[in-house]
Amino acid sequence: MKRLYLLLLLVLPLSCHRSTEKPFVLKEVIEVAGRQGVATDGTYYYVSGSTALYQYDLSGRLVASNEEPFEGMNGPVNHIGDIDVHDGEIYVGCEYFMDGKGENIQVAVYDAKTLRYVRAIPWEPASGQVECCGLAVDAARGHVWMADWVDGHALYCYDLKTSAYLGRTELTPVPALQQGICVVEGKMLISCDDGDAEKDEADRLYVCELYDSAGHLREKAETELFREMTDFRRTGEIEGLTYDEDRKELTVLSNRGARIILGMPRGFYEGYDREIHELYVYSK
Ligand SMILES: [Ca+2]
Ligand SMILES: [Ca+2]
Repeated sequence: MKRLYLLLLLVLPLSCHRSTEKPFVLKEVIEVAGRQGVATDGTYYYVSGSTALYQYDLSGRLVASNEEPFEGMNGPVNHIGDIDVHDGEIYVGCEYFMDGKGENIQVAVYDAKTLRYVRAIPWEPASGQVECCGLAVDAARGHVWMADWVDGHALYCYDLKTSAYLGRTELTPVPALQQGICVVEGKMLISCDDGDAEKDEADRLYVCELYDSAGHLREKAETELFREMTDFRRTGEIEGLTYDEDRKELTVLSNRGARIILGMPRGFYEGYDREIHELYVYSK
């Protein structure tokens, strides 16, 4: 009896520790057409490809698509990253990506019903941001944040109403190869393609607090590991993510099957003849 008690004492703290290590439990996986980003308004998923927008119902049925999303936009644009949705509009991180950096970076805003371009929040080049891999709307604070894949040392904040550039928050340590950001219960989650699929390493999510207790933007925010994505079907390329506050569901887009070395496609892994894009839906 004493031995059993001792054994329980040893095992219980370990199992508790394990459950706190993996916030969110995988609920379902939905294949989609886009390889970049995801957002949800609780009724639909909006998915971005590098040059397309898609709308799916929550069961994964394609409802609408826009494969000419740059129509009517100011200046040249050739790349879409991670996206968000707020108040009937899709917020899309766009840029003209060439020679390892972004130009004409902007938050392009689309009508969530028609997937048509409406307006844009232009980037402030003096901010130091050189690429836009994704963005997140913080509806509670009236802000939209942009992230940078090339130089991820800061996140960049804009006012949702006035489009004014409000400032940036430095990240320490700097999460490498950022792909998407989203607000989860007031904190910012950052998805990073920092696991090498060649070595079967899982990609990761990090978390940070961008505001101080008075609600002001922090100059510096500490980043912490939030989750290792060891439950993806194969290691690959993590992309954007989104959080549904009502359903307490976190959804992460990931690509698998294609061999991508230093950003360049190099064929496929064994058993694959195409790249598969999937939404991993996690509940709390
Ligand atoms: Ca991306
Ligand atoms: Ca990876």
